[in-house]
Amino acid sequence: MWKVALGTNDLVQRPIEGYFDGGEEELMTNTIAESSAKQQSLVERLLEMCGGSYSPETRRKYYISGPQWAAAYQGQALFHAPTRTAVSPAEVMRHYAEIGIGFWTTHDTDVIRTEDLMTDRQTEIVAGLNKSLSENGLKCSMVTCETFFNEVWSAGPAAESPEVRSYGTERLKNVVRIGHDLGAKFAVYWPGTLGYLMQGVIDETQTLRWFAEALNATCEEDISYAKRRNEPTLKHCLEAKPFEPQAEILLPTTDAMIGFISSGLLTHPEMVGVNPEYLHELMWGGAPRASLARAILAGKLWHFDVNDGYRLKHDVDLPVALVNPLDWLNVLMLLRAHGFEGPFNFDYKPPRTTSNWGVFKVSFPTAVDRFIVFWEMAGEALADPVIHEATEALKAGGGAGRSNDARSIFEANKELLTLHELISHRLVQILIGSHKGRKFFGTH
Ligand code: 3MF
Ligand code: MG
Ligand code: MG
Repeated sequence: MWKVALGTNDLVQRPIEGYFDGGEEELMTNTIAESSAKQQSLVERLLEMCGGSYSPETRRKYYISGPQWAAAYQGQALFHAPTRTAVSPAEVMRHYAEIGIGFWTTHDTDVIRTEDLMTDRQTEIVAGLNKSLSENGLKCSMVTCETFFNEVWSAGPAAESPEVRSYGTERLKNVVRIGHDLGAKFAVYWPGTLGYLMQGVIDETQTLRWFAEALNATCEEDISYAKRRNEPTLKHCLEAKPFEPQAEILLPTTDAMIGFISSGLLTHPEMVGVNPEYLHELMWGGAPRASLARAILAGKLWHFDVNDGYRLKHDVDLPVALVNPLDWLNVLMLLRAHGFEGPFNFDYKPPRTTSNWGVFKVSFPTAVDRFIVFWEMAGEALADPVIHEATEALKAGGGAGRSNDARSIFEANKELLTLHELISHRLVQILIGSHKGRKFFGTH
């Protein structure tokens, strides 16, 4: 056990005397409270030194949503004990409102216990959530169904057992009703356990047909519930992840999801789009930007999970642009260029080394502000005269005219192609601010 004593500028760790004798609990509690307060003021001071922040009003102008599960994540994982305490929906909403995150998203079971779903208790809870949303001036933009955590999904949401499948379908239909009741516009489905650990145990084609049947029933439910309430139907978005929690996933990528939507198995393909998650596309080794581009071309990019992490590693869900800032700049350039304006759902996990206090003091505000900076920077890059002129010149070509002579076409274009590297250099300049005079060499 270590006591943390704070100097003005430094952290010094010393063992607490008497720890091994037991006792002195009160002394320890006081000491810990005192040093926690000092640590928080150190964090606040250093955060201030990072250069301030956007106002909540500015932050609210962006279609950014904060998931209940992201803020309430306690830091637990396969090999990790929780490092934070639980945070209630009302508390999450209060913090989001203070920070300036205008939209809130949730799984059914983030806010309603599994045994209370589809009961009168659910109705009461949903009413309470609506009250908290309006008290905090927030809107619920998206609801999602938990089909991965509960033991009932051990063989997947489209398991062989008809009871599991019919329960799964009821859960999806229920989420649609909750969505309408909370005023959401989107429903997202990450099927989680739709796959297998051991080969040959399931028939993949059959499982996919069953999954499609559940989605078809969900769309039908949406059509009739929306009609009764005189509201538009929700936008239903499929989210892929290449691995976790199963070893082999039946729809591992956004492309696979788009293929599934147009496979002929869905009765309402026009109601179903995708919710790519940045890291999920990176995890399989793909370029998130290219995945997004394909979804845009398919007309299916409706919702986007924002986070960061590493290629070919597990789902670390780090805060946006902490690992791949240049790629994030490029992703947002693509989205801006094609008119996508959200929702940007901050599906990340505040690191487990961040405290409960730090989640709302540091993690969410810095993630949102970084996103805004990158969004603005993307706009700057799109309007940049160097990039613009270089791109136009490349598109105009070298002037060889129509010819079947490969050599002369290459020769006519070869100097122009140096612009690829120049554009790349310019993007990094924009990223690090050197286009505005930040210099690393010499004393200009
Ligand atoms: C898992 C995820 C999920 C989905 C969520 C929405 C916990 O890696 O990304 O978040 O985004 O279930 O459907
Ligand atoms: Mg993830
Ligand atoms: Mg996600």
